[in-house]
Amino acid sequence: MKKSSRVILALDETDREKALSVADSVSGTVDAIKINWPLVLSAGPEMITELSERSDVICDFKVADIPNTVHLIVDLALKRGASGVIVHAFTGSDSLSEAVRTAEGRGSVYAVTEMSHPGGKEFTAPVAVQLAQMGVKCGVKGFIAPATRPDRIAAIRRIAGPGMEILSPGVGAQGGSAAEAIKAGADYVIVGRAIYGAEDPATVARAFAADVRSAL
Ligand code: OMP
Repeated sequence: MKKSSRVILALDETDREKALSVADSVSGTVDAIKINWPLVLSAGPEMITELSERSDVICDFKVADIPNTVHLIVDLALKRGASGVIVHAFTGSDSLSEAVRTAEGRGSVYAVTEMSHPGGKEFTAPVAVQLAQMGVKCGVKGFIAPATRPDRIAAIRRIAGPGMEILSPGVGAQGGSAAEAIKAGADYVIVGRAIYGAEDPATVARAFAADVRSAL
């Protein structure tokens, strides 16, 4: 994945044509497009391949399963053209290692340590540092850490060191700031509704890119 604007579009738009039009309008600005269940369930998994013709695609399937099922999901996502897959870390080292093994030489695995919404503080935040330590041992490419709590990005960065990537959702609609997330140690910010829900997604995407630049 290129590291230019450091903005990743979370394309949770469920109308296929609108999703493709947003993807086209921001593809020159964003470094990758993240696709999640809403768009896959509304427009089909072919969207992974279609979007991958425009940009790097990260499949945010938040995979949380036994190793065999993790293997099947990661393998199929990569075969469809994804260059990265997001998995939950809490399932444990065997599932996480299986995701990494499956993606080896083909794509990147990003592990969620704690989620950006308020409920993310209830169970996963208290063990997020341990989950990140396990992720390092399992060889993930990077972590998903919340822009809504920049101090938590900094905590995960201390575990990840300078070599791993941190992708940070929660910017815009959830209240997080792109500049603050980058300052706290994120490599990329993930932005959904604030971009795809805007009247002019390209202009808004460029504004987020400018906010990121101001923090570098
Ligand atoms: P917006 O809130 O619309 O910007 O979208 C955020 C995107 O990031 C959605 O696709 C979420 O599913 C995703 N996300 C979070 O919001 N919080 C997390 O902790 C993790 C993710 C993710 O893994 O991408």
